[in-house]
Amino acid sequence: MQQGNRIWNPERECADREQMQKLQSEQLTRMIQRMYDHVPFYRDKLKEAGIEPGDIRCVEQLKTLPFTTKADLRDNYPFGLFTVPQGDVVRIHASSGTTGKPTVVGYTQQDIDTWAEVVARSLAMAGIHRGDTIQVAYGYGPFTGGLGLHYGAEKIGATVIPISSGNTRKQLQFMTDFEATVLACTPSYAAHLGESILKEGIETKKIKLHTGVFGAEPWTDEMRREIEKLLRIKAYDIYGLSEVIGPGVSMECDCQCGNHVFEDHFVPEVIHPDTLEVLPDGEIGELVFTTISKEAMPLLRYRTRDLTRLCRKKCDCGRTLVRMEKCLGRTDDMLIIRGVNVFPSQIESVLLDMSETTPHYQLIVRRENNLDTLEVKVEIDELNWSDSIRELEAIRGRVHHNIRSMLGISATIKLVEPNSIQRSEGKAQRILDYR
Ligand code: DLL
Repeated sequence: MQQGNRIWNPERECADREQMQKLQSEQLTRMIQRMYDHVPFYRDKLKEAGIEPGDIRCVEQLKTLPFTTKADLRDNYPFGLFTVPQGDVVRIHASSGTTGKPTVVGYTQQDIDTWAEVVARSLAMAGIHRGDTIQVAYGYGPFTGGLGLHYGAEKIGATVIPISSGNTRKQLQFMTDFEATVLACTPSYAAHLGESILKEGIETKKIKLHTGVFGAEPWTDEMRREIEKLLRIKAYDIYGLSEVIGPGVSMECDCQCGNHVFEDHFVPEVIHPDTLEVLPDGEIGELVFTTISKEAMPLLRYRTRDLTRLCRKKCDCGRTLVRMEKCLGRTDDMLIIRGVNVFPSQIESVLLDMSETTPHYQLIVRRENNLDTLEVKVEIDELNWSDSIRELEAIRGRVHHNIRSMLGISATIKLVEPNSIQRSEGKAQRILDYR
């Protein structure tokens, strides 16, 4: 692998469709057999669907197979879906989830190697290489962000600062003293770090960052521009979920027209969330993944609840891997306000298109007299915060108008002072639903 060559694994990332499908079919066949042999849950599901392992020979047959959901993972808590004996499991991660038991994921050594490989590909895609210093400000621990980025960064030979999330002062100190060139964290925390640099009056020449690798929560292109301006970097989107492996399921290349999915390991489909029919490329629906190379806990047609669409048109970067559009949001984050579907990302676009507001906001939903109400708490930036009621009222009116034009519903707009909305160090909590 030569420096400057941004395609880490050309054989896989630039394979032609026929080669890719052959590989996927072989892997899928093997995986179904393993699931059938070792996991009673999958054996029962496949039997119920009238499928014997030998029936599945090619990846096109995926659509005939049963789905797996988060509830299935909980029902088999903690290790019921593992296909290997405990002695072969070298690591366990878990995502906390808001209700009930955490979702548990196991890895064999081979799985850890695969994970490092896909994160290495991701970092190379963003032009990161040996010689770069990566400040990993995703949380280390059961969350997959910190360790996921860490192993991939080491694999490409970069220098890692494993600072984990939080402690903003220390983040800034390490960033300047150790001359970090790459920042990896959630986009909301990146925006907060950018603001903190300004607030602390740190000279721009002390900041050596040139690239950001941001993900773990939905973020809009407007948010990207805001972060790029604040930190004077190019910001890339990295996507993933613990159940599938962690970060590095898909990543944006230089063309920034969707994330390339590492489909030699994770086969994506997009389905209609109600009818469960597979949708053609280009149509928005729920993203589903089948992991075809994972050993410890492979997943069959796992419903992510993330909404996106797939595109197989040729990408100028030379990779042939299918692309998924930047996630619109999650089905479970979609608010239905008086019958209208609202995604936080739509409100974010409106707010960040206006120069007076910061990237920090909150949506508060209530039911009053059987009617849904939406309050949008909007933080005004230092420059535009004013003692003049007339000026603030004018901004409030514009936010109200722009949200109504975008969503077709009227929201109550509450302007709040600079720095008054709590900053998140990990995934931002933007919705408070009291219904
Ligand atoms: O968030 C893994 C990760 C860590 C991805 C660091 C990227 C960077 P979970 O905690 O299991 O895993 O949450 C997975 O987060 O289903 C999406 O809803 C959301 N998500 C992750 N990346 C993105 C992204 C990690 N780039 C859930 N854009 C997923 C939008 C994302 N949503």
